[in-house]
Amino acid sequence: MNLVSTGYSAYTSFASILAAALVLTACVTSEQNRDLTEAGQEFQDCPDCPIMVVMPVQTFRMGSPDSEEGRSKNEGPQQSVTISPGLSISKHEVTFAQWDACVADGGCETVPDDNGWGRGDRPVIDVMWYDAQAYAAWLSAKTQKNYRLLSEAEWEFAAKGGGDKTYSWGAVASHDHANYGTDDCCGGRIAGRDRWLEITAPVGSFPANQLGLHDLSGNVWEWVEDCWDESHEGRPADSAARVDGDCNLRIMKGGSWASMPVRIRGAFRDAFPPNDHGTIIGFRVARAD
Ligand SMILES: [Ca+2]
Ligand SMILES: [Ca+2]
Repeated sequence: MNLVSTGYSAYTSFASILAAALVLTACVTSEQNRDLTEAGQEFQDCPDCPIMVVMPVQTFRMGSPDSEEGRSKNEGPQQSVTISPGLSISKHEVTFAQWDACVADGGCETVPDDNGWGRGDRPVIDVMWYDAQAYAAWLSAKTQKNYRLLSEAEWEFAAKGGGDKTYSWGAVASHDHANYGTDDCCGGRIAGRDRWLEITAPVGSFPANQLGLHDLSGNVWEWVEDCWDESHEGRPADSAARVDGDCNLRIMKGGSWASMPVRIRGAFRDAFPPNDHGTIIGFRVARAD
């Protein structure tokens, strides 16, 4: 009787463990699915991988209105763009620690100089557009997920926090929200929460925007996928990268620690040859599903 009882009890234990394992598997699967569908959800595909934030499927106005202070003609005409489902964007600019993990793993060849500012959680600098591509390719191979650079549309959506203001936080540049430079020309500046003079800030030193993302405006310029074009004329309504322009130049967004306010606006556009690099240039990544 005892034996039977013990046997039964052992069986139940095994069954419970099996059931628990199945529930656990279901939970993990459901967690992964939620990562892909719930806006604002954060996840990380590996310990060295960037933290990613799931974006909402939402329509926004790309470019700037004629009335926006400091706007260039190439920021118009404004276009309605809808973000594709399944998009996640890295919470921060890619850091030196993340970059160095790619180098150590053989996925990235360039070992960028940190300009004496330190590595770790400072944004990687001195990387070419080609380097950024190599990093995304390494992440994709490592995680078996589709990592890539952001499109200009996705970047601008992220920088505006999904809204239609000049900066995610409002209409006026603020050193409480970004590491950038002086009002009229060149070089860095310290003011408010911005304690970094002519140097990058560790990523995430400023508050997250409405989408849970940090440092789109300022700190380092961010390479995006798109080729340069002179305006938003003819831009499709989806958020894919536009590569029908001049691909000898790739677009960079967001300005840097040295930029004047006009350049850290969400709509501001600049472009450089893809082999350009320097202390003001970094990037972040997207994951598409
Ligand atoms: Ca600063
Ligand atoms: Ca930035």
